[in-house]
Amino acid sequence: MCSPLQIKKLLDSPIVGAEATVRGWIYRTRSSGRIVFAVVRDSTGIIQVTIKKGALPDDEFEHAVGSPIESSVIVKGILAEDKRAPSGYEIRATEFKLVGSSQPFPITEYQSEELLLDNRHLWIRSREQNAVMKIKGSAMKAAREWLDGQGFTEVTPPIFTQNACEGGVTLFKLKYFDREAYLSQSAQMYLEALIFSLEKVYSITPSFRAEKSRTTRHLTEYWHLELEEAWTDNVGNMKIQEELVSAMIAKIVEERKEELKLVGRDIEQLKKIVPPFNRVTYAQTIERLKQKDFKIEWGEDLGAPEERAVTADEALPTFITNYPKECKAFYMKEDPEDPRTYKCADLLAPEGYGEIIGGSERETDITKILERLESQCVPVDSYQWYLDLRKYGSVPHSGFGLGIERIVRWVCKLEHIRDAVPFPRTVARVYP
Ligand code: NSS
Repeated sequence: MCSPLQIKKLLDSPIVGAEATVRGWIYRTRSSGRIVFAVVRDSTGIIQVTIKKGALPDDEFEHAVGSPIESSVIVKGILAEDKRAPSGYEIRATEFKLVGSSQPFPITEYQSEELLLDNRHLWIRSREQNAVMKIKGSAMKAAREWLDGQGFTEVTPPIFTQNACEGGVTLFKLKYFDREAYLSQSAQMYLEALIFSLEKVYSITPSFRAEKSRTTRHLTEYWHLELEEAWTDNVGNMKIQEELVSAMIAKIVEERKEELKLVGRDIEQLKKIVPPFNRVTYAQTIERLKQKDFKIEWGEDLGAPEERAVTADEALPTFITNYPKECKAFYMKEDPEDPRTYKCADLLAPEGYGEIIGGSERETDITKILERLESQCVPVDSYQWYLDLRKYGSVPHSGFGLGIERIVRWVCKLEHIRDAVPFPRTVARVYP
């Protein structure tokens, strides 16, 4: 057989009448006596294959008749035009090699969400999942390329830690030999230490949150892009965020048009995602929500319904700045212009998809940090190394954390965040 070609490559520059070999898995099949119509998929696309008795050895024809969906195959044949075929072309087989036959596939067209989750190791073969994973891959690549171009260094913070960065409630505790340790909620404190050497750093790591609530936007394990920059205030921090998110979206649009179409996302909406994004304060947001009949008072955190209401009709992402201190973590910088609030911002995706980034300028006043830790009854011992950062040449600095699955959920218009990750971990699920 001539060497196999990826289906997308074959269809991008089709040569009718030429010999072609593809390899992949049977996606659909039906036979009528002397002829088998199969659709073969590989990682790049699908193509129709017509296998006619007499056009290839009899035993190969029998294999084609008996090959259930998801059998792996190598097919050689002649490329022909066929208006009815899904891609407009088909391969008329002259050779058919069954590589690995499939047992009856447990996933058929209409399936419950539970069955799909139980069979996640098989469901990730679906075209939707394939598209989402490619979009996510492009998003992560774009982020790395853009950040490297801006002079950031990618660093590798630890996952085992003894610090709660985002509060004790969502910590995963574990036995670390004879001590207690946690799975990291955030690399932030380690990135803060690293700026004194590298100034501009970022990391892409899993983060862990023992979120007990079953929501459509919380995973217990998610991919976290975190960034920290010396000599930057919260205004500069927001600028980096909007440029980074725009660069990620632009790359997805450039590389993944077909996949976006497959998941039902209108590319024109994504092309509008360019800086500057919307900016409103928390106080303004509370007023707007009250006008929309929400029962919410200054000081209360925004939940999913509130975030949805704020952004449902927006085309651009929205920064909400200056949250009250009681809503946010101990490390944020008090805003001297409104000391009830922090110099912080959450970035909300448009169309009601909710928070995708949390960021802030960092508190440099060690006494304020100590007061906050003590008032929250946090044992200060394990934070001594973090407090050292304020003692040895402290500088103004800012940073943020971007939830990669949150971005993918928005871009791919996914109902549930679990479909933005191949093997989702939620309160209900750690298998498969
Ligand atoms: O809790 S955050 O808002 N902020 C931090 O962890 C900071 N310490 C990050 C930093 O400044 N380096 O989380 C940041 C983002 C948030 O905006 C979401 O996009 C995402 O992380 N996030 C999650 N994604 C999926 N599932 C869960 N449970 C989740 N929690 C946060």
